[in-house]
Amino acid sequence: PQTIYLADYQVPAYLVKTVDLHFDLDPAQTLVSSKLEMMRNPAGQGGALKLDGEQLQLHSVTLNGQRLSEAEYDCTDSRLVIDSLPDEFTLEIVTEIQPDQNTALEGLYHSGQILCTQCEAEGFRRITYYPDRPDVLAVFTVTLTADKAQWPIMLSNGNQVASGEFEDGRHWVCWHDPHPKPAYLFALVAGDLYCQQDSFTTMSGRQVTLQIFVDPENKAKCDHALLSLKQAMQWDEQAFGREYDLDIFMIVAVNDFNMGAMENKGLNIFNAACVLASPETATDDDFYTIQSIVGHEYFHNWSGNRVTCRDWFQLSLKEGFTVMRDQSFSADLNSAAVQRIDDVDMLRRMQFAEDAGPMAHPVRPDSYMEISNFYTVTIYEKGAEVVRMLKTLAGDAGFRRGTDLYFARHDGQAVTTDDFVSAIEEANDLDLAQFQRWYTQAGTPELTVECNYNQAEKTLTVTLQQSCPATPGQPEKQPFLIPVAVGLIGEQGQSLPLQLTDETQPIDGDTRVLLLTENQQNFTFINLPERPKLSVLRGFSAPVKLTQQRDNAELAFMMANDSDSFNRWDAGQTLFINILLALIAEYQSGSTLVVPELLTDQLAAILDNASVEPALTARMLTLPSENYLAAQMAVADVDAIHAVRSFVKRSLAVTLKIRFENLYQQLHQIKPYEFNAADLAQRSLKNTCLSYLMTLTEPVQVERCLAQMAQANNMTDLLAGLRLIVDVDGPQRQQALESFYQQWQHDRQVVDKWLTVQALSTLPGTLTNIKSLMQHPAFSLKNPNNVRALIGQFCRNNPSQFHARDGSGYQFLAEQIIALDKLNPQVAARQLGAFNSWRRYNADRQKQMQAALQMIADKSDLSPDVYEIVSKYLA
Ligand code: BAL
Ligand code: ZN
Repeated sequence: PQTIYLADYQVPAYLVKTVDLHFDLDPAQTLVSSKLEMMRNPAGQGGALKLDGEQLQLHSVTLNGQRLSEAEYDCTDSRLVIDSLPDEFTLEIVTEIQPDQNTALEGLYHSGQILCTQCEAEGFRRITYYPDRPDVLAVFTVTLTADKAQWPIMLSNGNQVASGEFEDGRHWVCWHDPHPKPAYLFALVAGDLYCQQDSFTTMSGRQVTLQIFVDPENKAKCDHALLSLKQAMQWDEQAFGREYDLDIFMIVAVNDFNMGAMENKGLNIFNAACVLASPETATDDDFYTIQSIVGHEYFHNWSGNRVTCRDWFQLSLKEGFTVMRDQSFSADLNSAAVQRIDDVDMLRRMQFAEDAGPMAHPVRPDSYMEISNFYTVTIYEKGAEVVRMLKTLAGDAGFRRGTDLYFARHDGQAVTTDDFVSAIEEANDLDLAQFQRWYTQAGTPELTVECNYNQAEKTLTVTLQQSCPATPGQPEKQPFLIPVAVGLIGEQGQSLPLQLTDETQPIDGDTRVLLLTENQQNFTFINLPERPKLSVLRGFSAPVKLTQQRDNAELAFMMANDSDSFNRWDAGQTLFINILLALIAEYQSGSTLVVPELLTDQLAAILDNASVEPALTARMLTLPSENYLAAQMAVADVDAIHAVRSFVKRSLAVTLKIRFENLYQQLHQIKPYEFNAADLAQRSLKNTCLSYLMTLTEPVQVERCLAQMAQANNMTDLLAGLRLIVDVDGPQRQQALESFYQQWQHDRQVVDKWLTVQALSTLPGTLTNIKSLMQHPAFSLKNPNNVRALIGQFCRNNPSQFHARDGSGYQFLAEQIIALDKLNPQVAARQLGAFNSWRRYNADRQKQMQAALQMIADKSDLSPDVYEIVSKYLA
């Protein structure tokens, strides 16, 4: 496969004014007729017309009404090239495609009883020959024809403008989208679908029809998504002044989908798992995720659709910004503190690992082989952090001025991340030239903090230092502009004034942002009669790794006293990490392990105050994951991490058993399920207590867990119990799994949870069980959700089993990737991520992982998706 470079970007040679598409739908053989009104781009550099196309059977090409002979065009595996064209012309192309054969799930495909599309990034070229690039925007009119009995519902973008029936039982529907759009936002759906309808009145008083289409068996699972959609529409009006722009907004749920969802104009298509929910079948986390993804896709209507990307190197223009928008939406609707903790936790676990590995790339990459491989946590989550920093630099009102300018200036255009930054810059009279390095330099910057207190002068000098490790292709890094939010805390836990040298008075408030622009800078705070403690990087004001020398006593103090809730949690996590790493070293040297009293005391205090902020308490009680601990070690010792983490959790449970039991009893109330912040927090904390108690392996705790499962009227409590039971060897384990399956075998979303629970079991024999589950009727390698639920979860989130000493986990994953690559390259490539950190393990495991990667690389007919990642991993 070829590498594509940002530096090679050229404006399109031809533009498309209108597209008229006709589909004669049939899963076995669909005929696509496309009529393009085209013109030479006055800004282009001339040359032939090159249309993209893959896996298409070309029937005919007609230019200005004249059918062309094969000699008049050049048609290859990936292109249709036509020379010597007039400045304006009409091009008609007829192609044939086979949705039934499409297991890659790009272009038009058949999922269950539904025909649907996925065109981002480059799926449209599997439908017809077209300039399949985001900077070619056209007005689409789409006519769908199919057998009415089998395909009574036929949808596309925009508004339905006409429909009719034929005498042979077929019918047709015509859709027109007035907003010019790139081909990646095209969608069609056909099927026998149930529709739940609602409406929303926009801020200017327009009535918008809202519809969710699902398989009839899922009709009871639409309410939450519909409510989330209305919340999102209202929030975007208030927070960003963005109003919806069509008369109808549709969402469709499909079972086979590579991504979570897709923001096609007016017709969002969702992975069923990211949109369908009922209390009995979906957990609190599912409800939360659905709200956020429905918001995310809706927000793309402006950040992505009205203003789109010039080229795919700019992907974070829409994704980073839209993630930042969906995170703000969730924070406003739920708990802002918990949202921030969860977002940062995810960023550190996933994105920091990516940034430290062989696929590290900037938020705006310079090159790629396969763009599907760049829908990454760097583009999405780090991109969101970058936009968040822009907001910190511009302030709330300034950021809004900037985004208003961006939307007004670029509406209807395909633009770059530079254009986004320029709008924020110009609306606020800022100089963001140095800030742009966040878009161009990969790697996680490292921030070191030192404090020197001068008793005589009553000053505190804070020294901030930054560096950034080398990443592939970028050996040297220039300093970033890093906003560092800080506060000062006195001995009684009170906030101290924040006054820098040369300032006449302290600033208002307990937090201020220091701007680090050099490799090293000093900031001196004055008028400090007592020695303060520095609370640094409050709210995680920049996506950096922080080094700050703090002993356990200081961390415990900050855990109890920092007025910044994120930093309270973070101090607790650092304390956990310090203690766990110290115990891991002792475990490695064969010493007896003892959990420091200080940790037990801290957790006892947290449990005693649990009622103040129960959701935060649940987070404070959660130990860092095994993978995250592995990332903190020079050589990740899987076995020691697993043993020590389990030991610490169990020791805490032993010492604090009464507190965990009392709190559990207090929180365990049977009442009707509601998705609201208070109930979510209560269930989360209760199930955290149960997870500690279950480490005791006492019959009474197992009884408690089984009783919770038996009484549960919601999936959150039922699944929390099942997850814990499957890690306890005994007859109740199998019984619980069997009865769960019997109860829920009809429900695909729940069956995927059943697969995941087994994939995550830390009992021996998990891999054998996974292999047998792959033969179960509930599993298909063709279904991405099944693959992610079973194979993906095992390989990414069950380190003690995946990294088994005999290398069986690695061998298994390599075999699955090879098999998957034949069916669905995107999903296959995604699974490679489990090998991302392979060089961080001991020599034996490295050798085994390298052999597994080599086994994949040795296959001659790899997809570009898998080839790109495997070759970068092995480089
Ligand atoms: N654009 C792909 C799916 C999403 O990020 O919304
Ligand atoms: Zn998105």
